[in-house]
Amino acid sequence: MSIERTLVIIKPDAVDRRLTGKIIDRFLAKGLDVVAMKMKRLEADTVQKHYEVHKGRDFYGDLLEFMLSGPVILMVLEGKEAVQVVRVLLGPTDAAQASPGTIRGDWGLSTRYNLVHASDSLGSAQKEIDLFFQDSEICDVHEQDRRWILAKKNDEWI
Ligand code: 3AN
Repeated sequence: MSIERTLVIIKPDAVDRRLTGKIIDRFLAKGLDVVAMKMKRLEADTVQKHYEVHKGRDFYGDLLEFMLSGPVILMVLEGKEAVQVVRVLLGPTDAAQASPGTIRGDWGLSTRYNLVHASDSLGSAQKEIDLFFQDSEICDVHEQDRRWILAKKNDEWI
């Protein structure tokens, strides 16, 4: 078991439908830390790089158009086995196949408009984090960053 970082994109449909708070809350409630977050409209060349693996598929053009259709929220999440944990929280790509209790199962409407992207392996997580974030935008979490959750006095947790 190891502490990992993974990249999450809350897609334009989720932002448009005002689901961002509920989605982020699922990650926090599972014990993951948000170590970087920003909202922006993506640039075409960045989206093309991100979805390079799908180039040539029949849905590729629509996928690019969708990802450029409005602002997204980009996040780096950190936690125990974060890559797999986040994928399980999302549920499968096709929202119709996703179980209740998952993000796509509860709120997803289709395969194309499936609310959230998350890295599918540790290797792609590193590549995707590098694509969307500068190192300086990522916060290292220290014990003192949790001082309002785990307060210490005279070396004892209070
Ligand atoms: P995931 O987002 O679960 O990692 P991928 O990487 O297979 O899934 O697909 C990336 C994105 O491409 C999906 N989130 C979805 O928006 C789109 N996509 C994948 N497969 C299809 C499909 N069969 N029809 C339409 N869009 C698709």
